[in-house]
Amino acid sequence: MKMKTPIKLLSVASASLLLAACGGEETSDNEEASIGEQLDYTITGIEPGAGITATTERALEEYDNLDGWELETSSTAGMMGQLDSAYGNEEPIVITGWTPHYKFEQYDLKFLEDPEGTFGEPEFVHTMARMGFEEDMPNAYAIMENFSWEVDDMQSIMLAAQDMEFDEAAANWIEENQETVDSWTEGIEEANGESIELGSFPWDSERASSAVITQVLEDHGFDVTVNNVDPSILFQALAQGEVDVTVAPWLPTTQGAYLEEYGDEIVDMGPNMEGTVIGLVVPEYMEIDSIEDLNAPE
Ligand code: PBE
Repeated sequence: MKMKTPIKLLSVASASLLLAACGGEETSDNEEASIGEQLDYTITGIEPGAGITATTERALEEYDNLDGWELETSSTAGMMGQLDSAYGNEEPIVITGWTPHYKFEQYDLKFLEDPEGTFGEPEFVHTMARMGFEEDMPNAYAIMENFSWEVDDMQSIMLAAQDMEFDEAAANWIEENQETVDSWTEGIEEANGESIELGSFPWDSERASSAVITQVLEDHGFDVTVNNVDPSILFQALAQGEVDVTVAPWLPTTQGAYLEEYGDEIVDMGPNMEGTVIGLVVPEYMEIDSIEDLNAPE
């Protein structure tokens, strides 16, 4: 993992001080380091296995102006740490970002326009099952088929989970939305402790959705095990029948490559939520609006 050192940040700061001191007011604007230079032509990313990582790699190829830029992967927590320190110092930073995520509540951020459309339109989150799950467990399948909610629901759990466990946040949400939840299980016979392997991702959005559907299934008599794995592993596990069902994949863009690869070996049950977004994200105080404003090295 390549970490930005404080030394580097210092040197950017002192370089611009120096420029300001030597250049005077008329020329200092022209001589100010470009966004690319200030960022060392680096986008701050998350886990290597995330769909947004692959999509950003594609953007690096598709945008001519990103020729010479690099995506620095680490972890979501690492990215959040770098965002927090850049933001605190009002320094530039470009992250791989998505919503729903609480970073948009914590900081004033914006998605950069994506004229090439690499990051796609707002997406859907899909429910998917292994082949044979419907035949083996028709009642569980029926509940999964009914499961459908809104971005705001997911977001409220993600926010609440900043101060409590996801299980507790999900339980509170269920209590407040009992009618919606009842409509998912209405008329479906209770189970007798049959086990379900639920596949999920290690991101808060999926911790939220998986916590909700786990409690709903368990309240209905099922015994649920959550498998938190990388997208590539989840699709493989679904195709091999090691995981029964998931409510995690973002489509058509974020996990689209996996659906293409495994589409014939899994059952796509369609969207359970609409309106997620991925892209390159910067603080509002940065004076750029588009991915095309990220300049290539000269
Ligand atoms: N995410 C959250 C994931 C999917 C859900 C956008 C970080 C990704 O694969 O990129």
